[in-house]
Amino acid sequence: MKLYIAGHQGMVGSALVRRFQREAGVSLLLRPFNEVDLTRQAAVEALLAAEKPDAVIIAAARVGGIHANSTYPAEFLYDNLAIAANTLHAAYRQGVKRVLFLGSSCVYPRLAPQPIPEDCLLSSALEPTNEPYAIAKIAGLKLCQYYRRQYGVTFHSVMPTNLYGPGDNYHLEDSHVLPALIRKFHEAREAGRLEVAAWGTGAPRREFLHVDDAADACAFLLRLADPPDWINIGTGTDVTIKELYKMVAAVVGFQGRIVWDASKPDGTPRKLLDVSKLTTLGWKAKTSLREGIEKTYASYLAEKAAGTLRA
Ligand code: GFB
Repeated sequence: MKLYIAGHQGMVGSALVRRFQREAGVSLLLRPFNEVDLTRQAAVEALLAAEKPDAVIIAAARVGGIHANSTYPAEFLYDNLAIAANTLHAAYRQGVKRVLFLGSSCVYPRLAPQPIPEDCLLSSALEPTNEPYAIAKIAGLKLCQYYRRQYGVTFHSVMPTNLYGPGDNYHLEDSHVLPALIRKFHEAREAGRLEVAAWGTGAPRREFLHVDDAADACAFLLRLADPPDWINIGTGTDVTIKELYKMVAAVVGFQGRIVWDASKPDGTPRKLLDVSKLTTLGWKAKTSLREGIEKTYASYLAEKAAGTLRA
């Protein structure tokens, strides 16, 4: 199977490369962003016409944490819409029979029942702090569903919970919470600072899945003959942001004080995914949060030493 991994240099994309490199009978088609800009429709069509992959995983996206989403709403909506529309339509036009689209748990309503089942999509208002990304990801999920219904192609989606791991973005403002904490605590400990500023109240709850587990779940679902149109991927457990701060501080070895800045947004109070559908299909996450944080801190130090840290 010739598999095109769109976005192979990102955190999810690189985890997919690591996962499929191990898979017999799979040859990988990879194109860096500076060679094929997926927001340019002609570039995507030219690539798929030339290479004619058997399957595509769309892991390319403009991503970022709560601050980035509210700072760059136009790019978050436009770039992610363009990537989804261009890649899905070009895949259909070139006869690709299988596409797996990476969505996000933020597609679900702000006050969805917890844990969140797949069928509560579009049942009430979205979380304002990540609405741009959510709308683009809902559009991609729906494009897959409708191309499958109308043209009979197996285009399907996954909705992963908050992901973390090697190759994450460590930008202090635009990153997600877990990599931000690794960097903040590491730099504070190195500089001998006794305080670290924390955003919000620490009360929100978040579920975290290591990106290698997410890639393994994608490989599992890509093998199913008749996969669900969209399915949640997560661990089924969550922690408060306060508990996360404590866990990361312990792993990094920061012993100072955490000062909460309630002027920063908390975002959605909780977004724990109902993963019973995926469990029933036979897949479960393997990496515990504590073990995942330890592995990610080690990769942070290695990326820092190699000068490949994304920040
Ligand atoms: O990871 P995060 O930025 O995004 O924030 P979401 C999670 C929680 O951590 C929020 C708090 O309540 C933040 O206020 N937080 C505390 C921090 N300290 C920090 C910090 O230093 N940095 C960051 N970033 N947060 C994301 C969406 O929502 O979920 C993405 O923005 C994507 O688009 C992702 O959908 C899955 O979890 O709130």
